[in-house]
Amino acid sequence: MVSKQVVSAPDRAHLIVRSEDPLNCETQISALRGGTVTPNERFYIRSHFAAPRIEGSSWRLAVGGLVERPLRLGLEEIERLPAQVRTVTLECAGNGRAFLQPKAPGEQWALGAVSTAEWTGVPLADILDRAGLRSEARGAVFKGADGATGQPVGADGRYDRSLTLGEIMDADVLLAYLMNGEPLGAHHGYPLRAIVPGWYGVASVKWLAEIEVVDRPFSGHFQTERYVFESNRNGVIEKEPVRQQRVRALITHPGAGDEIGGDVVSVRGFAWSGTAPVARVDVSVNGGPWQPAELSGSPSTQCWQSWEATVRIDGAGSVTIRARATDAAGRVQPELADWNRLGYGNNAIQEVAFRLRG
Ligand SMILES: Nc1nc2c(c(=O)[nH]1)N[C@H]1C(S)=C(S)[C@@H](COP(=O)(O)O)O[C@H]1N2
Ligand SMILES: [Mo]
Repeated sequence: MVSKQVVSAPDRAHLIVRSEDPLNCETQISALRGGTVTPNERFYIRSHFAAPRIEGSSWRLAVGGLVERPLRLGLEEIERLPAQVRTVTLECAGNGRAFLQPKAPGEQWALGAVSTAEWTGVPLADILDRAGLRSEARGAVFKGADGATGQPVGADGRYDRSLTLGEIMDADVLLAYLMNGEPLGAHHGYPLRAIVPGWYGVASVKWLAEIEVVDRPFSGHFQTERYVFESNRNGVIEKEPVRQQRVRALITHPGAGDEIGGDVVSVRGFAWSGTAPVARVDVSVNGGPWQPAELSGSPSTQCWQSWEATVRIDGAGSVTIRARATDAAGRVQPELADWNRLGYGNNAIQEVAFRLRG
């Protein structure tokens, strides 16, 4: 049976809308509290174009280019293939951009452009096996159905992104049709999207229409003009593509401006890193020494882990707390943002101010 598009409408009471058309919203930090997985209606939304309306029954995924057997797969066919389920955290590369000084252009995301879901789908490797890669194959371009039609591949009016074959194998890319057990919502890529675990969300192409296997690097707009860390070294502009999520801890409790009674506070949140599992999270109160937090869940580069630190605070009044994650590769969050022209990858240590009633 073809899964019907359930329009589980974005729950605006728990989202902060950054733009209406296209709809871009981040999740309120308080709405991330609780379990690992974010409810679909509260999952952040980042779209460059209006969400296309797609009829699941007539939709087809085309797999072509440098393959032995070009494929056109319907949703039902894809749903019948052996499925895998993975809990994966998506984070927009622009998450935290609002805190950059000087300001960087683009959506002014605070810290809620990150969410986690349990995704069900077919490993991309299985689909590529069915199509059969030709010996010249080096990578694949993923083409979304959003944006203007009739434009050349890679133009700024289309959402096309590529990965090398090595990146596809290393990241274990999934082509997902269920999000937390429900068909993907209209804003999250119905009927099928790529999920590239550990990478910034940009790689996880929504509303997938076509996969083209190619023999050379792809230089589309969203590959080389956007989603690159641009730096100016002695007048020479260097561009480094955005790839894996940088190590980061997010404080979900207490919330900014909260009023809390007592002198023992449970500081909680999530931590993740796309390059190596999180090794530790430390918490500092009022600029004091770092104290270790306790991490839960299993180490992963695909999914965030929750952490908690119980801290004793002397005296009532305003309190600031900070949380800092370190991953198993020794990467640690910086004190100050690593500023870049387009405002990506700001994983600077977060600080939350709240009040203690004492
Ligand atoms: N087709 C298409 N895929 C896309 C995008 C888009 O605009 N069009 N945005 C990307 C970006 S930048 C992010 S962060 C994620 C966001 O996924 P979400 O809206 O489900 O949270 O989708 C990615 N996939
Ligand atoms: Mo993004």
